[in-house]
Amino acid sequence: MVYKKLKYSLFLGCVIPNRYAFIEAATRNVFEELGIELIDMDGASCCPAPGVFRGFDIDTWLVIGARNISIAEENGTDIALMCNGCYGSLLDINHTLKHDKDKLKMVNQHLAKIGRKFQGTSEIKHVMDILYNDYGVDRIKKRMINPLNLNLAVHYGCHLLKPCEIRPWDKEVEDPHFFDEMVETTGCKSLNYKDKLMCCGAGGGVRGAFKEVSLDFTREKLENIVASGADAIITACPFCQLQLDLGQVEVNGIFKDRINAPFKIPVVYFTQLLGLGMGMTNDELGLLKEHDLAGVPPFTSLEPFLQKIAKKT
Ligand code: 9S8
Ligand code: 9S8
Ligand code: COM
Repeated sequence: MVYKKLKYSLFLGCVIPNRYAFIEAATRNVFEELGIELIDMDGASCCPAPGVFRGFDIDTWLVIGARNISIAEENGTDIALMCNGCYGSLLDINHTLKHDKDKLKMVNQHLAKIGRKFQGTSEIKHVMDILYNDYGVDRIKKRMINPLNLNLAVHYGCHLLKPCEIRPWDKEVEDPHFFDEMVETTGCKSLNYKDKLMCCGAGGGVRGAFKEVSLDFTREKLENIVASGADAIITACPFCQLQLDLGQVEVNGIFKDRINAPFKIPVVYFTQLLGLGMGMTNDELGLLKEHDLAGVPPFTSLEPFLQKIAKKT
């Protein structure tokens, strides 16, 4: 069978370049290994974040997002992105502007001032959608050469799933399987745990505005995950990654009297896991060992995870 060569413009967002550069490295290396081309989006800005900008001013949110989308339109490709929040914003903005003529007119009046135009020629895709649907989860399975055999807790994150009408897995929204299937291509088991679809606590501006409330969600989520016996948490969103990784350290501090024991469960982005299954090295996937740099991720040590995968290979 001859497959079409896949090519996308890669949208980075803010959290990955600032905090989790290894998510970009792992994704780029896995895509290259699979023969999927990623091109840069020169001049791209914040998406802007759905839980923050949309909450304050919808027109500003639409204009900034449309400017970003117009860069991919210029590249002549669809957009690939690695963050659920960026997915939430750009997917919704693209959909709105393709269906609401008044908003489209307003947006293009603003963009004209900087010589840009929203045309509606690009689609917005999470890398999960690209790997699952465009490349194909069965084809991914065939690329696996290093079975891992771990017990994993996937965290979908809210914006990956909802609103469901404009997402490719609409019928699965209350009981999704695609993320579980994706991690199971590596030979691992994706566990069921209590309130699996619950928010990590960070989104919707809650981490920024009410840190302790957001961490109380995280505490509950972590308790449910630990109870399931997972070896690691697998994410599809850098903001969830931040909340579940740095958030563990924070929960261990502010809720130390309410938790049984300090949390220390490794958090891994799903393309890092896929790369391991494909036989790529820890370095290629940004799976960093213990390091002495304060304030640099991973905040929760990956050591137990790295030891388990070392035993398997
Ligand atoms: S960009 Fe700025 S803040 Fe963020 S990472 Fe994702 S959501 Fe979009
Ligand atoms: S951060 Fe990412 S997607 Fe979200 S809103 Fe709820 S969960 Fe975590
Ligand atoms: C969550 C993004 S991934 S936001 O906080 O809802 O904007």
